[in-house]
Amino acid sequence: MTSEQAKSNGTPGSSREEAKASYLQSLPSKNLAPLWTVMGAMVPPRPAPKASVALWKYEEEARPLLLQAGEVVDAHEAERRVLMLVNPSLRAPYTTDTLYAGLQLILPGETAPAHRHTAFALRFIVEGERGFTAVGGKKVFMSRGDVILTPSWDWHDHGHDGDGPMIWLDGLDLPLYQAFPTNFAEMYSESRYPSEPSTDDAHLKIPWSKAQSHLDAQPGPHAIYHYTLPAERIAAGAASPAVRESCSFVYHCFEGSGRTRLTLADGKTTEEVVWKRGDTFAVPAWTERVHYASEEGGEASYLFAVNDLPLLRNLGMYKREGEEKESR
Ligand code: GTQ
Repeated sequence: MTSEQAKSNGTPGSSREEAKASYLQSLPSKNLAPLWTVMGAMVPPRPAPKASVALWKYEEEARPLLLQAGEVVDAHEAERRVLMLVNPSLRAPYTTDTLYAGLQLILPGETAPAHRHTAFALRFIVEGERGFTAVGGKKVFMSRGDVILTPSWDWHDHGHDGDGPMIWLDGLDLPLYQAFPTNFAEMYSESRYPSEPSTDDAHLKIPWSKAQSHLDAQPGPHAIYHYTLPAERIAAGAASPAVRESCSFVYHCFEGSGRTRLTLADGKTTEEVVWKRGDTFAVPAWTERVHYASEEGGEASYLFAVNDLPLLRNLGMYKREGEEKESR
């Protein structure tokens, strides 16, 4: 090849290549960078979550470690005695790319002191009775399977008037606040914000009985109840339809057992998580999921889920595989 040919077709060493290289070198010191070398990463061909599939076993691991935390730190000292569910591909507070979840323990007679924060919180009660969250002056008692909401900037403290450990799954939108720097909290001057036991707490508490009656009233082997948060029922031995969507999920098994087959966003790699009562697992965005309920005992399995679907929908960012545009 003559040097003339090399110049015109841009092989390395040609003057065009040299000009390109020296041009690129001139950019960083001006805080500029070319889009064209990283186009695929900046605007990827499909949703590309950074989170991995992850499973936290309750009985075998998370529960004993949480009870140990009860021996080494008290609720007041900790402010919140929580083991964060940290996605193995990310760091705290990421359970998925957009959701945070943690397991919180409170022991009889303890108080987790009153504070308020911009982040939204919800709790799904895993174990225990007569624990409570006081939200904005209303004392809301918690039983297994209840969902308790703590709206942004409402004062809240947690306590426990019963016996035995009280454990729940916290879901907060903390990862989003890493992007929007409006994440902050305030401590109340006293340990407890003044509260009264509440009779009209329907806007703060969704009892499990309500979710289950909606699920069981639907025909067929698989049912979903959207609280505004979803819960799912899968009949013994049955499977849910395969779905891939742009929201991510933290699933918690309330009752039953089974497995979930996950096909990652690349469309090729498959993983499986095997779950039973108390276990929690993370499903990254754009990961196809099929839940299979075990046949054992002949009873249906129930999964509670936290997801960011309402947020994505409100921002016009929600996508489900196979749908051109969402019909609303
Ligand atoms: O109970 O207020 O898991 O503020 C993380 C931050 C729980 C809470 C968490 C919190 C709380």
